[in-house]
Amino acid sequence: MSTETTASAASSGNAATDRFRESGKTSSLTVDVERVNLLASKLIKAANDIVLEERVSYDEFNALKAWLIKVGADGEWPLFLDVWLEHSVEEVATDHREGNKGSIEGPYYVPEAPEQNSPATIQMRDDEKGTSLLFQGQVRSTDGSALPNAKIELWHADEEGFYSQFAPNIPEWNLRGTFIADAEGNFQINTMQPAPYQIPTDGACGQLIAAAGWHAWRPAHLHLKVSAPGFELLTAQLYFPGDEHNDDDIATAVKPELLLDIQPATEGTGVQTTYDFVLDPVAK
Ligand code: MBD
Ligand code: FE
Repeated sequence: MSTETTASAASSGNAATDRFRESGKTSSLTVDVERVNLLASKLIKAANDIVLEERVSYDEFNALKAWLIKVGADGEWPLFLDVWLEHSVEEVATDHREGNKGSIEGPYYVPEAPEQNSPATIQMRDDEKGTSLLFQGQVRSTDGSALPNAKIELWHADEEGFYSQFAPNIPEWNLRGTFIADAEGNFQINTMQPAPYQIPTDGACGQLIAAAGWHAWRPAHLHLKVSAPGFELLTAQLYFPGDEHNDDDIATAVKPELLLDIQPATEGTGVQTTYDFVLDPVAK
């Protein structure tokens, strides 16, 4: 059986739901009663306004109820929220930054991927398909100084658009790694160019996309977390010029500053790209 025939929305959705539960993101959760009151009231009012303005019918109300139940059954709440809401949360969280633009984390990050010093090759299968990509650059502070031994976490889909740990039959840490830059903040990572990614079409999110006449595509992207002690963690995605979905990403997560400059490899086959990251110091 190929990966393609066994991957399903419910298995990747439930894996993403489990991952979120294990992430620690909810362990110290306390939202003030005033904020819950404000935000929940606004959300409920916005939904009621839509019903009244658009004269929503009982059939439409029941379709919504059935669909919301299916989102949970398919484990697709992380997917739904990361695709259609996280980009605004990311915008609010990072709008004070002077350094690098970031982007959403998405549902498929796994912490503590195997660590290697740069230069390094990410874990991949012996017969990993696709185009080799040499990804290199430097990590600096907003004041221009290099950040020695900065940490770069990289994860991305394979040539078929599948992520390890969220699709079946892929080695655990395939195309995932943690890389330590050199004393001048320089890094060199050998990986493969990822394919455009289609969010699962056979689950609740796919059902919504089909019912609304939308498309399910994200442009090809690299996911990154770049960090150094004393600096704000940068969560970002980088994109490939010419991808037809750079202008209509279903997750609204493309920014012009995040487009790579892809060149033919100067050694060996494939392509290479240089991208420098600029981190903001943590405010004192
Ligand atoms: C992805 O690979 C992704 O990056 C996002 C944001 C949503 C779904 C799948
Ligand atoms: Fe992704």
